[in-house]
Amino acid sequence: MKIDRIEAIPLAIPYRRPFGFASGRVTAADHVLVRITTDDGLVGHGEAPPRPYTYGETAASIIAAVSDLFAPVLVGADPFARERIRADLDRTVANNAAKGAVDVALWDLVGQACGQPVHVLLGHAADDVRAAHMIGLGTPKEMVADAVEMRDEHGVDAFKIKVGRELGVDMAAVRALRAELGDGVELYADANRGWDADTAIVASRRLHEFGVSMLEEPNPAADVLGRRRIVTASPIPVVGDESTITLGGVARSLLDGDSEAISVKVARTGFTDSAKIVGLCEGLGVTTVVGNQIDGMLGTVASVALGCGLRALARHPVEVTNYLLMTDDVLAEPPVIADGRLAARQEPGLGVTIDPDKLAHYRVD
Ligand code: MUC
Ligand code: MG
Repeated sequence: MKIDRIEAIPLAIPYRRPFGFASGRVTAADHVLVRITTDDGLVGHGEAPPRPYTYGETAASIIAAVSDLFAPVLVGADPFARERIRADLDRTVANNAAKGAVDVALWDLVGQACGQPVHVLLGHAADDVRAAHMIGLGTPKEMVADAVEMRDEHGVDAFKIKVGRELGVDMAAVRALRAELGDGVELYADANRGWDADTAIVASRRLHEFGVSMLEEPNPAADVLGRRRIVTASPIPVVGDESTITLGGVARSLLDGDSEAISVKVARTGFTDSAKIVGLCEGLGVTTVVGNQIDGMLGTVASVALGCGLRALARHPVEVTNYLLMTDDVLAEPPVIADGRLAARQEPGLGVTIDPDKLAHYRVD
């Protein structure tokens, strides 16, 4: 089996409402659908969400990387040879989401060729995962309403609260969420580098009092000594996300004492490097959680496959709800979150079908 063709298709799908966080704001899904076709007619898919505030990538840069830099090394390659392909792709630095989408599409092809779903190929730790919902920035009232909708409509009982603003505003939101949701739900927080070290240390203590279990990216990790002071002073673990976007980056962050747990995202490390990161962390006794790159439906299906594939990830809630922000998407069958859980697809590969009418409607090339 050889790769015949690789396409990078820009999409534009409106949101029901904007999603805000300390480092940026998303108002529409301008994702890039990566489609790889083989000489025997299999078609694999991956989704690259452009996140300039995190990786410096835009839809245009992702399309250029896939079409101009990656396609020449991919065409003619065997999709099973993911390590060789990755070595070729890594001659280009960065472009994390573009590389992640290519890797996901390759695993989709491999799964289809083997007649096995991706989560089974990864290790089949579970058939479904608990869902976590990411609550975007807003007034305390808006944030509570968002959480209540997720709890009441989908049974979700784990929430990542976006913080990183003025402390009083953030703590009012956390207090309101805990009061409304009760002690039984899991709350953790993500500041997306919005605080300085002193603020983050105060915040970590107050978050702990509200029973918040983890604090993601409290400040810029490049403020090295400030980050170390936070890790030392915080009563709750500091999670690396945008400061830990590669296997080597995770190793460096853990060894330097910048992070104590790691958010793993299929959108940036695909399945291949995500599994390597999880293995590294497992060996070190470091918790890993599946994060969300504000993914669409395809990225969500991939995140669930990763979470169900590896036991270290299956233990924790997986961030899967962001696709619900979108008014629509190009998958023929949307994911379904029921009783707070999301199941892995049982069909070979990712088990997704692209709806041709929706694709024609939402593609903007
Ligand atoms: C998250 O976990 O930080 C927001 C920015 C980004 O890169 O990912 C999202 C969610
Ligand atoms: Mg984060």
